[in-house]
Amino acid sequence: MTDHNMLLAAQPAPLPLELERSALLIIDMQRDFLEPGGFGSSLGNDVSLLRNAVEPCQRVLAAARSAGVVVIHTREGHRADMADAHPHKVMRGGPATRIGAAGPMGRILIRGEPGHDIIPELAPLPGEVVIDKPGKGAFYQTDLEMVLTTRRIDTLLVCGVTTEVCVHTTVREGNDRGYRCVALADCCASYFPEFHSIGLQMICAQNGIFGWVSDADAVTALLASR
Ligand code: C5J
Repeated sequence: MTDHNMLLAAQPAPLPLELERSALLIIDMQRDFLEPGGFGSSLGNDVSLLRNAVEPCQRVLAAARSAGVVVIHTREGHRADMADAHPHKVMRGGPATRIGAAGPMGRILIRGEPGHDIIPELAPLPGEVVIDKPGKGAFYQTDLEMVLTTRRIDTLLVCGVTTEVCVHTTVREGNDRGYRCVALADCCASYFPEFHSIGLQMICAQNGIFGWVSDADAVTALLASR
């Protein structure tokens, strides 16, 4: 089977995939969002709800690595001096829970702090691209578009957290830039299960207004058939 004939099961319709032009984009699977004591829990969320996405992400990551698919990780966070943090992003909630405040995993959402790290289960390998982003979208104020252009990538298989925030923003940004974005449903998660579900529906409704929705089984089966 040539890559041109590979068809990914997806909503609203199956999607032909060229693996050489596809990248796995894993959004913000950081301790700050998935572990107690980070940004997510400082906002009052039950971070255990995000754990559902870890095992499906691990399977897709392993399959992508075996198939030689480009893997890109992102991390949301700010410079230690917070010169890249809009005051209106920072000044929300009480002082103890704000971006930059000291927490059990270091300063919240600050680069270089333990909470900013990607969880060990999904740690990047040497050679995989890691994009540090100051916003919710992975294209905003980053070199992601240049990384994709130099690799001739036109399709993004998108995993990560949270579905309706950074995954959704990135899918919307990618769609507007001409990328075919496929959210992998079980590889994404939210603190709000209803937002997860509706967020995925919003992506593939209206003939795929923002993109496609598939899942870990469909991607791993396709990659194994290569
Ligand atoms: C949030 C993210 N939820 N990675 N960030 O603030 O979705």
